Amino acid sequence: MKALIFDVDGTLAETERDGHRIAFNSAFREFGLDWNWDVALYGQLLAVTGGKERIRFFVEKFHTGYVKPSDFDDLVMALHQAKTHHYVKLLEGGGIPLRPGVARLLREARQAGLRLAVATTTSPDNVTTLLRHSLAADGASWFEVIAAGDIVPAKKPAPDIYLWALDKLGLDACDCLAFEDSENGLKSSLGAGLPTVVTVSDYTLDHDFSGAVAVMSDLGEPDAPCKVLSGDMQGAGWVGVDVLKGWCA
Ligand code: XBP
Ligand code: MG
Repeated sequence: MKALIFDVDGTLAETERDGHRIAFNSAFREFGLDWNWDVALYGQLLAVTGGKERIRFFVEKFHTGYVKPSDFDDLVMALHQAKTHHYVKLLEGGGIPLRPGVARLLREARQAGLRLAVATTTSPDNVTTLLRHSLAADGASWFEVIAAGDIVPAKKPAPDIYLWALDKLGLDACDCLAFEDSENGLKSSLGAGLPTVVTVSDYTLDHDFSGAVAVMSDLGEPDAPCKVLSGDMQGAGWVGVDVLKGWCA
């Protein structure tokens, strides 16, 4: 095992319900649109990854009465830019903590000489701001590769973003372990041939995680063990480097 590759939204932090969703709604208000994505609707919209893609999905499937202006493509770009601005402001206020066990495992992995990477659908600014404000001032530099956003045209569940990260790392999939929280994410990482650990998140409790190495409530902490939903934690109550090595042996 040489590297760990992490999804961001739902995996490093619970960013969707109280982060991205709020930022989308702020952008809609800013543009004078009466669209409001409530918690339940947002759960349905998460079927499509990528913010710009999600706005289009909403208009096509949930807001069919809306008459698109001739410059709709520009509107989507502008809305998404505004959304990213609102989301980054939210992160800068320290609004979204990392999930249990994430900072601990990242520190342990660094000490053990493992290389770290990110493979996410979200925009690059969102990743670096989260790492800076919720992990450490130099948190972004802990990751050798940050594969994010539109760097590949086909977003998750396509495997492209993970394949891009593997290419930049110069490693084979069998030398790495991926961390995901959603069915689309797992399809993407498995599609790239990566053994994958899943920590379920707010919106993904009922997803199909067939093919994952293990599925847990979270990565766990020594004083707050995680719940194991499938897989063998080798008797440990939290995920550390030794548990990961056991999975990769
Ligand atoms: C994350 C996403 C993203 C974010 C929004 O999926 O679906 O679309 O919700 O990000 P995953 P942007 O965790 O599977 O990568 O608005 O920056 O696109
Ligand atoms: Mg995710």
